[in-house]
Amino acid sequence: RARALHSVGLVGAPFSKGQPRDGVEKGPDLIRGAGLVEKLRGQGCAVKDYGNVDFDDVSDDSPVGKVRRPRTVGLANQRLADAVKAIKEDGYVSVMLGGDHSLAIGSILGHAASQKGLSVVWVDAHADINTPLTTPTGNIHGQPLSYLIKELHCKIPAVPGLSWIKPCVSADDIVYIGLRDLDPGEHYILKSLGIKAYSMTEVDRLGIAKVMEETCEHMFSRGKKPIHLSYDIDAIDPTVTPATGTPVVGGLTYREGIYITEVIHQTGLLSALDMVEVNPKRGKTDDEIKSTVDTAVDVVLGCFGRTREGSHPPNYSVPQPS
Ligand code: Z70
Ligand code: MN
Ligand code: MN
Ligand code: MN
Repeated sequence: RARALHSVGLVGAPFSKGQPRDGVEKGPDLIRGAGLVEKLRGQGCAVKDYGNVDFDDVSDDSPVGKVRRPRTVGLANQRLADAVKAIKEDGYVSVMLGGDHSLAIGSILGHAASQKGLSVVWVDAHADINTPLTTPTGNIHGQPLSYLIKELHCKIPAVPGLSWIKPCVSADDIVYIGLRDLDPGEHYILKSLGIKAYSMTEVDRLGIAKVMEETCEHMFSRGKKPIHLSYDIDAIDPTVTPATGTPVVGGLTYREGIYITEVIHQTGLLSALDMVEVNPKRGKTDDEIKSTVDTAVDVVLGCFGRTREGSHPPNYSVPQPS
């Protein structure tokens, strides 16, 4: 091929301290091991693998209020933000393989540092918008968006390790898809800020095609901004992707999950992707792990032009018998 269809800059973030369960740090190498880079190249992408981010442990990181490991998570996200910013400055679409969803802090900050403004599409069973004061668990993977939204900044107390975070997105620039497990504070925040959200109820009512049509309409209504797609594998139903920290019944089908990526690809605006919360230690069998990892790979491939109808090179011709 003369010219790559997409330039993908891959970065692994083997980090689990935004939540209590071991294993999610194995996500990046597992997803690579399932052939992600080769498959992306096979569909015409130029791929540069930036390797895994090195995360330092913070020795004394006691909880601050309810928030667990704020200094460790804060430092990890500073590192990740630098890595994603560098990938964007090199001209690639950034693909961050997690790791837990607290990593969206660094990924979105690094992405935002290279753009004038972003739209964020958050595909997840959870809203991940608890503040340090609404969180029922203290786990930062349930909080990343609260630190990033301008309209919530006045509700965020100073937490050691996290106070460097400057909010970079407006409530209007976010669309949720797949929600089905929200805490009361999160539900209140969504309603009071008027954040566009397609819970599984809306997916059932409208169908995924209409949900994606409206998602694009909402995003494009104030100009076409680069898209940050933050994809938590637990958005998809646990019958398909069981190897994740907090599976929730009643999720997206495989087909709905992939359809989202096809529409995002077609916008031509995808600028950064997170693929997070794949945790092999939460799979009960090798098949459960494989199904989860393979689905994560397919989500990424769908974002970069894989079509289920099939495809052929532009110069293809059917061989003639001689
Ligand atoms: C809960 C909390 C969450 C993912 C669980 C759960 C958040 N709302 N996010 N699993 N991926 O702890 O704040
Ligand atoms: Mn999440
Ligand atoms: Mn989730
Ligand atoms: Mn394309």
